[in-house]
Amino acid sequence: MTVESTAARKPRRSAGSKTGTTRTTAQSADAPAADASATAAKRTTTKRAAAVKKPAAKPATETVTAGADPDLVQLLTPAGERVKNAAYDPYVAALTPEDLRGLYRDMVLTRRFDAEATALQRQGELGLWASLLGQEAAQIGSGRATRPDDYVFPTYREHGVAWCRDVDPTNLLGMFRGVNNGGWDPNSNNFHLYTIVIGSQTLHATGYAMGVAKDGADSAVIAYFGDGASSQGDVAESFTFASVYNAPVVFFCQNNQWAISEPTERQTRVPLYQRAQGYGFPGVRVDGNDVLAVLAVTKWALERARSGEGPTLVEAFTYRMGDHTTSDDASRYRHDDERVAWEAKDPIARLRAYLESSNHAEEGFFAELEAESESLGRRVREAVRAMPDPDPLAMFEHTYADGHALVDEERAQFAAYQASFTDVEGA
Ligand SMILES: Cc1ncc(C[n+]2csc(CCOP(=O)(O)OP(=O)(O)O)c2C)c(N)n1
Ligand SMILES: [Mg+2]
Repeated sequence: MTVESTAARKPRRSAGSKTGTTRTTAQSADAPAADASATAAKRTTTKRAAAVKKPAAKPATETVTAGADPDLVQLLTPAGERVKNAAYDPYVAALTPEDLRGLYRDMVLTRRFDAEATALQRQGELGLWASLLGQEAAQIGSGRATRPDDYVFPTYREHGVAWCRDVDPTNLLGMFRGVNNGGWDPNSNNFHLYTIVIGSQTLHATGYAMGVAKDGADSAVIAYFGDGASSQGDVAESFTFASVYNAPVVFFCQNNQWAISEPTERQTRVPLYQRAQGYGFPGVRVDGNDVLAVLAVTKWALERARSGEGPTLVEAFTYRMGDHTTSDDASRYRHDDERVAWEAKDPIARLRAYLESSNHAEEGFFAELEAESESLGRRVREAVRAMPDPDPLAMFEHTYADGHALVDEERAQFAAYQASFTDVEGA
């Protein structure tokens, strides 16, 4: 496990640094004729921020709100009001109240699982945990848009997508406890193992999608990555290949606005979804805290892929409410007021407000869900504590398919070292 914290040694923004791009460029012309209208691209000039001793008073995240941002696809406002969108409404039109409660349940249980895992790390039961706090809608909306025959390539934080793919949540914890190298069979759920090498899974996804196309299958592939990953060469290369081979892949970027301590303004001078244009495929920015909008946009993008129209970049605009991982301390480089502002856009509270105002859920539903959360938490705790320690020599397995002389030598050395310990039990 190599997700290491590089918590900022010093804050790097001045109070005068930009708070985001002023951007009015429309979504790609290939996107559904959304309520987003085409206007000229414009962005404020950014002055390189001089290093300062303390963090800026102003939040550094891009200010993106529906209305202010015509390109942001949103179906539910932060207050939980349903807003119409002619282009994307059809993709959620068939949802029943039960479906809506299902999305809510998915998000609540995912958050509960995530909180439990964070607590388990604090209790020493896990070596590390990468929390998804705040990204539940981005993950559940997109995960529920996939079909069982689609193939998903996650990064290391897609616990909500794993949930939608029916990967048992306890299986996600083995690697973070250090007892296995993955924890589930990727082919059982078409959900690849977590990938720690930032951005590399976009290449795997693109290659896989090219294979799907060659097979003549009508399934699609979706690759998850972060705003920071968008700076990796692997991501640029996969965009090129996907585009020129018209691969049936959806690039799903969760822009949570931070790559550990680096804000998005250090990754890009244009909104990320606009990168797609340069590669020749559509890019769409969706409110990543709005589960309905994410579901609709991802369904649209997956259908494009399935029907031979090629790749799409979906930028789910969201926020990482917690630390990067349990090894990180975001307060070293990030202002509290930023998080507080995003708490007001909480994806779960937003859907709850809608369920209540539309009379789609009664009090009993929420109470039952609370009880279900408790029992999920208990199940996760018990499962983690019961995980057997691996044989220390197992770390030499799976390096080479047919073995290797050097690995054999190292294994023998390590075995001898292990054997040199005296059993002091009862001494
Ligand atoms: C190739 C590579 N470089 C650096 C790292 C160290 N690293 C781990 S997570 C991370 C930040 C990733 O940020 P982002 O892509 O925005 O994803 P997020 O964690 O915010 O979801 C970095 C640099 C890595 N794992 N792999
Ligand atoms: Mg990020």
